[in-house]
Amino acid sequence: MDRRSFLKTGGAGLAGLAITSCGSSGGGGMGRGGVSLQPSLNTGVFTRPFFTPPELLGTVDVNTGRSVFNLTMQTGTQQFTGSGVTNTMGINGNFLAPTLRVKQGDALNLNVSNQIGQETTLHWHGMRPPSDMDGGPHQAIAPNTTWNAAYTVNQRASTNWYHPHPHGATAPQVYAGLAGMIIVDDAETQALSLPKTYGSDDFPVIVQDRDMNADGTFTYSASQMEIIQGKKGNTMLVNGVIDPVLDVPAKEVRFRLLNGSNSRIYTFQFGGGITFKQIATEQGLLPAPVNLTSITMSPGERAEIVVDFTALQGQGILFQDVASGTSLFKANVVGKYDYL
Ligand SMILES: [Cu+2]
Repeated sequence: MDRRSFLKTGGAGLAGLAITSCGSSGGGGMGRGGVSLQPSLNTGVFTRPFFTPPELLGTVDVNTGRSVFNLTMQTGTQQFTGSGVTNTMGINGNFLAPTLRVKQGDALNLNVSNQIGQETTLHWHGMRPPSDMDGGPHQAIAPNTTWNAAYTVNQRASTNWYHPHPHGATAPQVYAGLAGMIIVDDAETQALSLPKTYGSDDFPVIVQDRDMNADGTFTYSASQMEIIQGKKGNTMLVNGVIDPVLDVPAKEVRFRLLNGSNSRIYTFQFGGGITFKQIATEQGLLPAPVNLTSITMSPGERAEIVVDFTALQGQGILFQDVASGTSLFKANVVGKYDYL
């Protein structure tokens, strides 16, 4: 039985999910039922610009032929909403991480500098490196040292992600902001007429929840019950932003969905019940697109969808989580040619 059918047949509580999602190990959270003491800071009004994490393409080392990526895990601060400033962690930035863009067959050389002041690792979730390059708990990176992961991309085009996976501290480090997307390309997908211009008609959508205080700050805390049940937050962020708005062209647009939350399960849909196509799971492209009006995703899971906005020019389309009744971002459909 695969993970998806296991979940659908029921009996899989949040404790079960903590096992299936490596991002959840370490647990922690909201307590039974995930009821927050604070109301959500999602307002249903979308004014902040949608943030598309920058792409990192790597630099080819002429001597080795390897694609070199320099990644610095660091501490920082971020103001999400309100007056508060949150202490965060990020990679090459204050919160979240650049999108790593690699191709099937690339020989990678990933230099990971740990500047977060505590032991960590960096795990390539969905990638298929040898076990000693996987970034699991056994490849601990001591503070102020650099770990080199070298491996060849030997998998189909797919959407993956990377995050710390240290023993006992995965949840708080991911929660603080250490997470990013990895996009694998291959000749098959390059040849298809799919939307594929990053930040133009092909967008990462990293959905995470945080238990926010009224001033827009958060800190990680976890009771024993929360560690078992999983951490849920009251407020949803998309690529690290609360209530963002995104201009999209009046054409087919691809969204690479990642549930980067510690334990929350989402059921995504577009306002008005617009039909969209799922084109890929976390294993890569499906044999054929599947028409859907909603998609349920567990922590750590990725999916690629394509929405046709051609007939929706001038409209604002909400992207929503049915499970929590939260609108996550708004897509303003602008002219196909005005946009470009
Ligand atoms: Cu993971």
